[in-house]
Amino acid sequence: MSSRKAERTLKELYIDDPERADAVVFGRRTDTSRRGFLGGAGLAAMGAAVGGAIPFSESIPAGLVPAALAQPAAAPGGPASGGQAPQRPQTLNFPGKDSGLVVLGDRPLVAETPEHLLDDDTTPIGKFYIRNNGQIPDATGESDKWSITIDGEVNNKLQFTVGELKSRFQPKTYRMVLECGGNGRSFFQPQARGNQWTNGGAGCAEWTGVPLVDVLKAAGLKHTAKYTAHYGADPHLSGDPTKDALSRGMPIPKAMEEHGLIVWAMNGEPLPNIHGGPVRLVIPGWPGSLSHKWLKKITIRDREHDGQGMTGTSYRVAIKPMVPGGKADDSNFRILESMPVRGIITNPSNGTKLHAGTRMIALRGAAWDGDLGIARVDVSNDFGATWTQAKTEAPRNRFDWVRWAASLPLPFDGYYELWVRATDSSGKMQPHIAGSWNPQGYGGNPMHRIAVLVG
Ligand SMILES: Nc1nc2c(c(=O)[nH]1)N[C@H]1C(S)=C(S)[C@@H](COP(=O)(O)O)O[C@H]1N2
Ligand SMILES: [Mo]
Repeated sequence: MSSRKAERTLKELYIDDPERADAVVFGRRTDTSRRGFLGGAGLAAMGAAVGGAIPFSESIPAGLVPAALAQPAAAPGGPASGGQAPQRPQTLNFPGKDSGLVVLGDRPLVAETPEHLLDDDTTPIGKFYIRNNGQIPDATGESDKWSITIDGEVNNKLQFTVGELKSRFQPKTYRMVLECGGNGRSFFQPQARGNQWTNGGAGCAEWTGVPLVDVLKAAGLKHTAKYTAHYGADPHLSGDPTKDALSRGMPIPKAMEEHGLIVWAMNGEPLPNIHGGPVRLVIPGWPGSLSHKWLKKITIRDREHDGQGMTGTSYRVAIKPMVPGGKADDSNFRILESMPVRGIITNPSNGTKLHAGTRMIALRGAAWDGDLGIARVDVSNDFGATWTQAKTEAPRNRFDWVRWAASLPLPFDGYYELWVRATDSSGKMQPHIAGSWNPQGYGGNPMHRIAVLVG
């Protein structure tokens, strides 16, 4: 069997039947005593598949799907491009947007940013991911005349235009991560329901607006105020005017944090229509679905919200671990709140080829989490046998991401995987796999790995 044939075959097998591919590389499933040792035929097949010798093969954990085979290569000509990927990523064609964004759905429009396009300290608008649940309203041209209502459990119901919002309150600008609650969903096995995000349902932009807390104080919360409910101008996909495309909410303490903003500018420019302009919420650290676009109304409730996206398994995770793929028991679910810790390598991109003899590699990336903050970021060139702490930049403000950099040796020519593992301030690290399976795949934050071929 030629190596090219082996490459395609094993790669196809990893995509079509990962268990079987795993068995080919790591030994037969039935032979449990020997399973987990990579060697002999397995190592040869894997070497052929990834396109080189594997310097740290003795450290490869049992059952690892090589990064070169697990993900589509971002860079053309990389080690993963030799085989035939059955699903070619569909690139985005949208005014003002980078064509490197990957379309995950077109009705509604959803597109993610591959990790290597998140290499800017501040994510440019052109590279910022897009997530819609309904139709995209055309709200261009309304700008300062757009009106917003605050009602429900408040002493003074407020109705103001964006123009009034800008003049009545003190604006703030913070650089903050916005991240889809389903980011990392594609890492779950068996496949979870919803858009198959890798790590690219996130971006970090400078948001300018008025703190929501200031507006809520102006409205005066009644003692019965418990929860918010957010409403926007985007029609439901079906066009049914009695249905909301999305309507989520949060407990009052989260709504009263100083970083939650009613935003009209992104990276110093008027908030683009696709990102919710003229105005949206940005509620950092919690699922992006709270950051309501085309914001029309916030109703303060005396109980948890029950709008579109608040019930069933939407934005909910299992309390006690459930059987992956199993039936959901309603009483075992809680609302997804703070997002888990995540680190990504933004440079180089997965599938990079380096000249023979290259002996060092410089890595760059980002790390963020929900409410806790990043304690450290570590990288590995040997499948996690040893780790090197990356240099991190101080975040500009709370909820900003941490940019990091590190250099690692590449002692020989061959196939490497470079791994990143971020740790939050409670000591929690990214795991090896997306663990806590839930029907809609929230909380998947395994370490990010890229494949690099030297020589
Ligand atoms: N009105 C409205 N707001 C919305 C959504 C939506 O479908 N409609 N999607 C939410 C979700 S799920 C996410 S992840 C973010 C995405 O924001 P972006 O498209 O600006 O990246 O917007 C949130 N706000
Ligand atoms: Mo989302």
